[in-house]
Amino acid sequence: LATTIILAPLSANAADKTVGFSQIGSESGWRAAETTVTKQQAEARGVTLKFADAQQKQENQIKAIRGFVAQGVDAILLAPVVATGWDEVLEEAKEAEIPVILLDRTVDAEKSLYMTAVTSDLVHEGEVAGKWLKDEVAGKDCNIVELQGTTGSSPAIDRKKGFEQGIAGADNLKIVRSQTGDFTRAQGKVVMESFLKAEGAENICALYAHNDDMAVGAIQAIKEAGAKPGTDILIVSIDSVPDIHLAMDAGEANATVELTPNMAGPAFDALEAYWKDGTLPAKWVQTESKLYTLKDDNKAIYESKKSLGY
Ligand code: GYE
Repeated sequence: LATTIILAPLSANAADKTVGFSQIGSESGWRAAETTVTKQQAEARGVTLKFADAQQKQENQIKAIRGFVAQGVDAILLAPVVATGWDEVLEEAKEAEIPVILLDRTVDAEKSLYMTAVTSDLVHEGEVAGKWLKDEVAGKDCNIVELQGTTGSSPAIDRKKGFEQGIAGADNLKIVRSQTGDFTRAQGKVVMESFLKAEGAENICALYAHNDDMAVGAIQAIKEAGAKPGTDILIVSIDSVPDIHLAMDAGEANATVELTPNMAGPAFDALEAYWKDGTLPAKWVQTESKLYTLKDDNKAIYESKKSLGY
């Protein structure tokens, strides 16, 4: 009597899966949009999402990951606030055979400790910003102040590196002050106030901010110091959140480099392929970064972005 063994197919979709998401916090408009999009993507794929907001503290992210491991989730999404200090907890997830996918930032840990990373090319983003400023000032002497992202995070490290590559060879461009504003509007304003006090608005030609939220905070500080953002002090930043397009529409900012908030889509695609037949994903990188300037139709861009989860 022939017996037919019917192999239970690996569940081809994510409908019966639970995924833990350790999110940094909601320090910026971009981060809030990433969270919205991740919840939308989970919903659309029938994934049960367990969401943990770390208020930008690594120890809270580590606690959340341990909780997800204890609950036996099917996968973990991690947006790592800083690049170091993850080996031990990633080892624990690996021990439990729970795949981890990094979103929007990378870590220094062994590549074998996570399934893949879904990020943008952060160096390229900084380079696009630097090249724009170099072209914009066209040989004129220009003292630049820089608002860095969260200290020790991969975007702060890579966007700084990329910007310096972008302005390389232009002796007229000089970064005179550089300090972290922790990716937030509030800190961006406070640190810009200190730059203005130290340098004098008349000696600052441009601001490079690692994200739009710090730029929006800095715009407030520049106005309160009696200078005109966008004309007295050029402003270039990264993310392309709706509010930077409002600022550009008012002539108070000059350029932004776009970053998609949809990191979860490729992450869930990778997980579904893995759950289906064990396929391991390649690293996913957004390599193209669109530059918007105040010459674009920023009112229309603002409206269209508002529908994307911001
Ligand atoms: O640019 C910023 C957020 O990790 C690339 O984090 C991301 C950055 C993004 O705070 O708005």
